[in-house]
Amino acid sequence: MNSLGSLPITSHKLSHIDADPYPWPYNGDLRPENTALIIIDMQTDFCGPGGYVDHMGYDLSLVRAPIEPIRKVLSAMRAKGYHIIHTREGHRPDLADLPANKRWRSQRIKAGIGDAGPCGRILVRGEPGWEIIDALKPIQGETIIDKPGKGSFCATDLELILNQKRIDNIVLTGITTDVCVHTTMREANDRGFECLLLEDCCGATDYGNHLAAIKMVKMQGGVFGSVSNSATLVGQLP
Ligand code: C5J
Repeated sequence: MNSLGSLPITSHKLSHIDADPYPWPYNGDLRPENTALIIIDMQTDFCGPGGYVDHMGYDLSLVRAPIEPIRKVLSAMRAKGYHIIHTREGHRPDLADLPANKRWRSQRIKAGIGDAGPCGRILVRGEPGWEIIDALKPIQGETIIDKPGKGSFCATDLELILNQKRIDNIVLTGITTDVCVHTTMREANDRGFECLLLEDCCGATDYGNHLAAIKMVKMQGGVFGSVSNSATLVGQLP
């Protein structure tokens, strides 16, 4: 309450990013202190020649398309002091954290996780293919989350770190839209985080799946959050 009546006192002005189906964040509380950019799995294994996705025979141009838009968002958010978080999917060298069914499925399509490939052992921590690509390398002070699965909250300390840093809002980017990005967005949304997906900052191994994943976010009034793009975010970021 303030001394003049019953209006709540707000110490900062409200800001929104134009997004679909609603201007984001819902409450207009968008500040570097309470907002993180999460860049998911921009590793050679998912978008580089000789990596896991290449091994499976998918069109790399679909998963490389978001590199430049992410680079612009990363640079704008770094410059304004937003929290930056990178994730990497990968397994321990002894594969103790690799579920047997995940391994079996990958072997079945001749891209066995843990097997030797042109970029080292596929999806194994410490191998060249597991590294984040040079264009989006983390810098000192940025958080890196190593995850064994698709979701960034499963078997990681991401939730603890977000809570310690008092983060409410998450901007999601990375690959692949329909798998690791979507799983992470769903996990974050269920935990009460306010999520924005940047559609040109994501890519999938199948373009139809990319479009469907974007569409799913927007249903039911924004069932998992809202959707915008890199140029809008960079142009409107407070
Ligand atoms: C997949 C990912 N697709 N980063 N991982 O296995 O989406």
